[in-house]
Amino acid sequence: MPFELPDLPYAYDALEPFLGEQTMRLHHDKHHQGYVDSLNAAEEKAEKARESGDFSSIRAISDAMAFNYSGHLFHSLFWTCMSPDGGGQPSGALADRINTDFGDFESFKAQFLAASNDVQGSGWGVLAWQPLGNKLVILQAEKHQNLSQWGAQPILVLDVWEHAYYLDYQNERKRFTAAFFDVVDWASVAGRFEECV
Ligand code: MN3
Repeated sequence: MPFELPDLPYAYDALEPFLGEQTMRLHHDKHHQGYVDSLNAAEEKAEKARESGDFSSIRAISDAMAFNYSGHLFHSLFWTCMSPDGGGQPSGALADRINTDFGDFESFKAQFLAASNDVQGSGWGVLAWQPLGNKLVILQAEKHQNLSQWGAQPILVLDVWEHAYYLDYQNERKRFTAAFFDVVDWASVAGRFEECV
C-alpha cells in the first residue's frame, strides 16, 4: 500500500490569522505531498533493488526513506497539533506530567520555544515521550530526522522550516513560534500522551 497524503482536519483558512490560506495550501498540497511522493518512490526503488539483487544505491535509498518518512510523519502530526479552537494550556494527566518533568507550563513553553527557535536551518521543535526514561522530553530535529531519539514518541511538533511561515512572518521565526501557542490543540496532544503512558 503506498503512503497517502491525509486531509487537513480543518479548512485551509481556518487558522488565520496565525497562518494564511496560501501558506497552508502550499505547505499541505505541495510540501507534504512531496514527502509522500518521494517516500513512495524510495520504497519502489528498494523493491526493485531486492528484485534485481543490485543494492549499489542502498545508502541513497535509506537516506530518502528516512528523510521522507520522517517528513510525512511529522507533517501528519503537525496538522493535528493545531486547531482554530486551540490555545490555552493542557489539563489532566498531560498537565501533571509537564509540571513533573519541566517544573511548570511556563518553563516547558520557554524551553520548547528556545529549542524551536534555535534549530539550525530547517527542522522541528518536538515534545516527545521517552519510554526508557518514562518521561517527556523536548527535542530539536534538524531537517526531519537528524538528532532524533530512537523510540521516542512525538506528541507535539512545530515545523520551523521557512516554508511553514515565510509568507506570514518572513524571517521572524520567533514571532511565528510564539503565536503557535495560540492554536495548539491540547486535547489532541493529551490524547496522544495518554496512549503512551
Ligand atoms: Mn513543513
